[in-house]
Amino acid sequence: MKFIDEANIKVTAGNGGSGFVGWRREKFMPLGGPDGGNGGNGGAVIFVADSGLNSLLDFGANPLINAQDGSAGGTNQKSGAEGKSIVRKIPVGTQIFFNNKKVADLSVHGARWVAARGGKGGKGNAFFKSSTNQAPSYAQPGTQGESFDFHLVLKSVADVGLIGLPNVGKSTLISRISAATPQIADYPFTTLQPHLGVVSLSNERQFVVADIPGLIPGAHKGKGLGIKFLKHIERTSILVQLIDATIASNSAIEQFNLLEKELSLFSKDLLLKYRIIVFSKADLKGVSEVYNAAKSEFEKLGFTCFLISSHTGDGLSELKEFLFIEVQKSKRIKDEKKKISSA
Ligand SMILES: Nc1nc2c(ncn2[C@@H]2O[C@H](COP(=O)(O)OP(=O)(O)OP(=O)(O)O)[C@@H](O)[C@H]2O)c(=O)[nH]1
Ligand SMILES: [Mg+2]
Repeated sequence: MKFIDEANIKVTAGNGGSGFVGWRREKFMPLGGPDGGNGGNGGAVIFVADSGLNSLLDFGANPLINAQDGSAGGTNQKSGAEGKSIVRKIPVGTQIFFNNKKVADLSVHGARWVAARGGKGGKGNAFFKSSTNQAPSYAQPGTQGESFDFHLVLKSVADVGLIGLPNVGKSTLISRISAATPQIADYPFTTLQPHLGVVSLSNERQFVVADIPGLIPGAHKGKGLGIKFLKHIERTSILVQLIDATIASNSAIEQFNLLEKELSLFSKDLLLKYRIIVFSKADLKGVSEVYNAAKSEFEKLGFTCFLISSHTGDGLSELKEFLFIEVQKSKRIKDEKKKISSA
């Protein structure tokens, strides 16, 4: 399926139906009292975040979303029918912008947001009858439903982001530790779109990992697949920098520096994230030697290091346990911060 993470849409709620001007007709009473009913309310446009969706493709292809108008009132004080609301599923992680201002962030499965409210139905003339006005001959029109042009941006909601040069084994890793099935191949830019995978440990302990397309020097200038996919790791609490010691053209520290540079050119905030260094392909010749030599360098810089092989499975359970504990820690810190700011 094609992956789309931005879309422009127009949502329009239904107008309220107009109130009706009508008169009761009864035997022997040529002019009965007013009996015009009220118009029905217009339908609303409502979004519900759904973790089963992971692309805005549908919104890009069908950008106009209209709810139904309410019907006009009728005789005999009959109210018009309410317009049907439209309830649309939207991927978890979608942010909604109006005039460049963020107006909603649907980051939790099941979150509901009313994107446009329906117009109110107008009152019929029966409503206006009073002791001083027995025969009102007017009714209200319905009010207009709200209508907005929104810009949607999907930012995946994952706990851990995998980054690295092309071909270092990011997709192989996510496919080994979760049920995600990205394409894997021995050539650069195999991954063309982000993939999310849920990593399950024992006792239902889980976290979500995002695999994004590989980065190369100049990615911030649009080289390779560019850095546009970095927005999918903006919300993670941990970044795993995957380093492939078998890449001849870039040493481990060069790969690290290059990734740091591309991250910082996308957003300085990414450099404030907790990052760890993971050497991949431990089963290949010479990798563990390079790891042992480079480890202390990275540790001096304050980074925790791991050595793994997605092929043999070496180091994977230690890495998963470590990531789970760090994700929990950072969730606790976030919760504490929320409590403090709302106190
Ligand atoms: N020997 C060995 N090969 C591996 C290991 N992990 C990945 N590979 C191989 O490395 C190649 C690239 O793997 P991918 O997982 O597609 O790499 P990627 O980082 O996702 O690449 P892009 O999507 O292009 O950025 C494939 O041929 C994998 O089989 C490993 O642990 N050991
Ligand atoms: Mg890949």
